[in-house]
Amino acid sequence: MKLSLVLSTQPAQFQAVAYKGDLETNVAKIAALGYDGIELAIRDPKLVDVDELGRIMDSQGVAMPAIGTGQAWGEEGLSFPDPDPAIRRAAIDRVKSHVAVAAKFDAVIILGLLRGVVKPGVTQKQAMDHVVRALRECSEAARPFGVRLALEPINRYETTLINNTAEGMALIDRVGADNFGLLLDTFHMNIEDPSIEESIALAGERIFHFHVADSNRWYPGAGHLDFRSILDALFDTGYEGYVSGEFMPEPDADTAAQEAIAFLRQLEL
Ligand code: LER
Ligand code: MN
Repeated sequence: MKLSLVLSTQPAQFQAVAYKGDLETNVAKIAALGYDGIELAIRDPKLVDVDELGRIMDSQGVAMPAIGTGQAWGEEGLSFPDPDPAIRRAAIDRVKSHVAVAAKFDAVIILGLLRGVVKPGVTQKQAMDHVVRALRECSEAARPFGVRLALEPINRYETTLINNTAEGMALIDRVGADNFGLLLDTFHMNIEDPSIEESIALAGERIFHFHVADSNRWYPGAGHLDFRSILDALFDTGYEGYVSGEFMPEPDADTAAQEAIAFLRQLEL
């Protein structure tokens, strides 16, 4: 099993990331713990020195399987279904600006909170139409570079659009792009999906990336999810990607990262 951990490159409001802050130190720390990859949350690729990033990752021998984009929503308010067309356009252009970085690292572009919420003045149907149009445009822009996009079903307390795997699969049908799939996150699935294992089987080869946190959003092993059964279901689909830890830095970031890898590695025995 290839394991990665979510790391933020810029200040983030989003709490469920184990490490924030100085990039080089944190990449070295995560690599030393035995992780194979580091998933970066990048608000704006313009603010990141991509060559330097490549040097840091290479020097530590870690891959970058996925790029998180949610900070563009959290800190700038960009989203696909915003009532303001200029904000919708900026959200699409921002995702497209991730394509070159994603291609360089062979990373999946994650569409989490950037897909937005239904705001006043927009109906649910209009919002979904905006989301579908945006996803088509972004998938088309990414395809020539061999880049894939993964939308993450997110629980109802964080968004009003696409909360569970079944809704994610219906969206995939509507968008109709082969490089558009899902990021499944055990924390969100535990809240929204009738069965985590059945959702994984339903999504099958459209699972482009996978987040793990336990039921309480602490590191796997700290709550009541059955990760042996969940990961068996995941690998039964033929999944070859990374299992990426995205959990609260509790009781502190170092302990959480250590406990997660110790727990997940012993499941392989
Ligand atoms: C991001 O991957 C995620 O899981 C969301 O809950 C962000 O708030
Ligand atoms: Mn997630």
